[in-house]
Amino acid sequence: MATAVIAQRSSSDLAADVRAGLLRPGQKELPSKYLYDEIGSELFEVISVLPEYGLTRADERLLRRHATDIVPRLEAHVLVAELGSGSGKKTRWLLEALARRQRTTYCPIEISRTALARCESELSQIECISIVGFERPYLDGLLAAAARRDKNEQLLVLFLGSTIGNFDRDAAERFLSEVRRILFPGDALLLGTDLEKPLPQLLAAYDDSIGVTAAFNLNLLARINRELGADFDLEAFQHVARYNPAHRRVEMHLRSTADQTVTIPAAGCIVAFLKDETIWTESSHKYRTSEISEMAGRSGFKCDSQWIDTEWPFAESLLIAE
Ligand code: AVJ
Repeated sequence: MATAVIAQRSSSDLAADVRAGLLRPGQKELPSKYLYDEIGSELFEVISVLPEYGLTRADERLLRRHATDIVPRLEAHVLVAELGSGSGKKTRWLLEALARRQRTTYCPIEISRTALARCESELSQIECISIVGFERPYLDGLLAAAARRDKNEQLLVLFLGSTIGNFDRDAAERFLSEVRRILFPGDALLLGTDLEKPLPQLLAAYDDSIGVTAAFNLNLLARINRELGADFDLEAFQHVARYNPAHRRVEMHLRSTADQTVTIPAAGCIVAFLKDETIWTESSHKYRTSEISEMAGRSGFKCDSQWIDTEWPFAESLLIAE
């Protein structure tokens, strides 16, 4: 067991992104990555155990059940890099299966220091696994991790938890192409994607009965208050989860319950809201299994195998770089 963290704090773009997202004409929006500060990351951990939110459990179930099917499909020597490791809990199954074959290096890549620390403490006791964490954006971190591989090592990139669902479909494909450009032919990408499912189940997952998802969403405004000195009245905004059928995605919004203005000193702006106007804070795209292999094909991968959870429709796809 060995642990090291390679940190590189990127200067905060929060103020600039808040300004741009709230002053743009038309639909106001904020980038979903800002949901994950220390509080937001903890709230997401709670979401992942809510009865209504089956996504994380499905992902973990698939990895637990199929780790021993996945590992034999990989080459003998593997360097594992995970994009957005989160708590690292579900990665354990795969790392344990790999460690049974040989000593393996695991590089979690996370912009959240809290999540990275949690992942390292969760996984550092596994024997025969060396952890080298990168506190960086995904592609920067992946480049850095790829630079550490030995010449006979296959790179296995993990992109789990349906984080890909946060990208628009076009952007998702562009992102996969960018990952592909960092890889060599024969390298692998294990991609977790949430699948389409009945609407009531989907909406409940993003609007749970005890309000944890609402708190997770509202924390974004609280964060802007904390970090940028803003005066958002949290009582005057409401969590909304809606399904957009044209794009097959769940969208989270924050709806202003009154005409109001908000001052955000560190972003140098005053923002006017009309009653019922929303800030769009996140999208979670839902996929069809066929769509995943088509998208993989267009971004330079071949879909080697897929494992599907039927209890909560979710897919784990093993993609090989061509
Ligand atoms: C962690 C991005 C997969 O989109 O389902 C959970 C985040 N948002 N509840 C998702 C989330 C609201 C989650 N991902």
